[in-house]
Order: sequence, then C-alpha cells, then structure tokens
Amino acid sequence: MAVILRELTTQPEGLAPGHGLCPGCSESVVVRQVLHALGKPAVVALATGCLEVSTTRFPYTSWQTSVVHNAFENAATTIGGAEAAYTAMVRRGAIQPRDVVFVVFAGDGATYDIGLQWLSGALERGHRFIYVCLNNEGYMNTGIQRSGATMLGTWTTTTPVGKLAPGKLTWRKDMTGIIASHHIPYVAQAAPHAWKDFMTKVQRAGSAEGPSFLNVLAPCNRGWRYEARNTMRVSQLAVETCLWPLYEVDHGTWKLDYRPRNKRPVTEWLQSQGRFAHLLRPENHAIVEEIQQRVDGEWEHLQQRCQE
Ligand SMILES: Cc1ncc(C[n+]2csc(CCOP(=O)(O)OP(=O)(O)O)c2C)c(N)n1
Ligand code: SF4
Ligand SMILES: [Mg+2]
Repeated sequence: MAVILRELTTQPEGLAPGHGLCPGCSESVVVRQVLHALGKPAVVALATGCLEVSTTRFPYTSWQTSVVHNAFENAATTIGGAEAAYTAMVRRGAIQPRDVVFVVFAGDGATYDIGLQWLSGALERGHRFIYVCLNNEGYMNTGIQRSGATMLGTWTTTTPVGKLAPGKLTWRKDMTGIIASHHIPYVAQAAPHAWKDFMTKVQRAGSAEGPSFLNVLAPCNRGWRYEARNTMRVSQLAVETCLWPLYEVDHGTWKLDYRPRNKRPVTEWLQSQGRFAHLLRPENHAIVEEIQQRVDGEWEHLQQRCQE
C-alpha cells in the first residue's frame, strides 16, 4: 500500500470548497487527507463540532459523500448502526456488497469527554469503522472551552489566566493509550503536516478487519491564537518537541513512526501560540518545567512501549 501524490491529485474531492471553516483551519485538510487516502465511497458520521456546523449549513452541504449528523456524543454508535445494517442487508441479499468504508469525524470534546462511553462500546462490539478524532485541544465550536485533551497551563475561556490560576490546572488524557487498551486492530497518532505518514495510516485503518482509531492533531488558529498561515508549522512543532509523537499500535504491536533528529524544547511550541503567552513570563517558569518533564516522561514511556 503506497500513497502516490500524482494519483491523489486526480481523485474527486469528497469535501467541496466553500465551507465555513476558518481560513487556516486544519480540519478540512485532515478530512481531505482521509477521503483521498481511502479513495473509495465513504459513509460519514459527524459529531457536533466545528467541522459539522461549518460544512452542513442548511440547505447546503459541502459533502460529496453520504453523511449523517447525530448528537454531539454518539457518532460512534451511529456509524456502528449503519455498518451493522449494511452487513445485515448484504447477508440477506437485500443489497449488493459494495466497497465502502464507514468513517466518523469527531472533535476532541466529542471523543475524549462526552462521547467516550459510546465510542468505547462501539469499539468493544467490533464494528468495522474508522474513527478520526480531530484533536484541536478544546471545544472550539462553542467558544474555546477546555477539554480532556487540553494541556496543563493552556489558556481557554473556561481556564482563564489571572492571579488565581495560570490556565488549565491539570494534564491531558492519554486518549490514544486508552483506545489502544481496547485491543482493537489498529490505533494511531498522526498530524496533518506529516501527510504521507497520516495517509498511510488511514489506509492501514481502512484495511483493518475491525474498528480503528486515528487521533489527529488538528491545529486551530482561532483558538490557539496564531496566524492562519502557520498551521502546518505549528503541527510540525508539536511533533518535533515530542509533545505529539507519531506512532501506531497495529494488532497490539507498538511502533514509533517518527523520531526527531533534534528534539526541540517545548518552549518553541509554547512560543508559537498566543494561548501560552502567559507561560513565558518568569512567574510561570515552574509550569513550563513541569510540561517539559511530563512530555519527556511520556516520550520515554512511548519508546519503551515501542521497544526503541
Ligand atoms: C449534549 C451536548 N452538549 C453540548 C453541546 C454543545 N456543543 C456543540 S459542539 C461543542 C464543542 C465541540 O468541541 P469538539 O468536539 O472538540 O469539536 P471542535 O468544535 O473543537 O472541532 C459543544 C460543547 C451539544 N451540542 N450537545
Ligand atoms: S475555531 Fe478553530 S477548529 Fe473551528 S473552524 Fe476555526 S480554526 Fe477551525
Ligand atoms: Mg475540539
């Protein structure tokens, strides 16, 4: 399986231009990477979030695929139902089998927090679908609130910065690890600047014989407070600082997909975004140290898991 750029350029688009996502938003990039990598008809379920509200404004739609919007929390259940109905109808001869793939796009709020039990159940039942978490580290659609994916010290509208608090007070969940402990066929972490790595992972997820989960960092220039043109640079910095390592768990085998030649300090990531501006002040030095220690600890742990 190989991702060949020339072939990608001739494929039809699954997501049309003219949607309402902010200029510079990574979410449309991620969606197009997924649909292009699959290269076959997709049945898509959307959790409520920036992607859904910006691409499905009645009476228009940006989707050139089948798409269903459900509630904020239950996209995994919806796609599981669609996949089960399809399988049952094929089995009893009501429809002809087709080469189609079932895909969820859901934000980190929908995935890490409010939809976690629905997702966990669908994974445990073994439905064949790809779950893509668009992880922009906050509830962006409703005004940049913190989520379980938001990192320690981050400014959001519900973790304000002031005399009493320096942004978010707790670390983030290891959602990729949580999903890996469901022992599904394929789990991976990815980022949009590393497009070939990501699209190869999408293809692996698409050929898995059961559920698969892709946790994709999805930089949000609006909520992260950086200039729209820097989206891919910010994505790259997350990986080069080891804050967002690229790895996969393929049938239980952990594999590191990228090792930075020169691991960058987390301060470079913090400097790239206005939501961390307060952390660069001397009085918040200890928080930056803690972030670095946690990132280093997670990186060490990951390398051990990958037997590197
Ligand atoms: C049960 C429920 N609670 C809250 C909301 C309001 N709501 C809609 S989208 C959203 C935030 C989505 O955040 P996330 O899943 O991270 O997606 P993003 O917009 O950041 O891409 C919230 C809180 C809702 N629609 N339903
Ligand atoms: S708020 Fe962020 S995630 Fe939402 S459309 Fe704008 S850039 Fe994208
Ligand atoms: Mg989000």
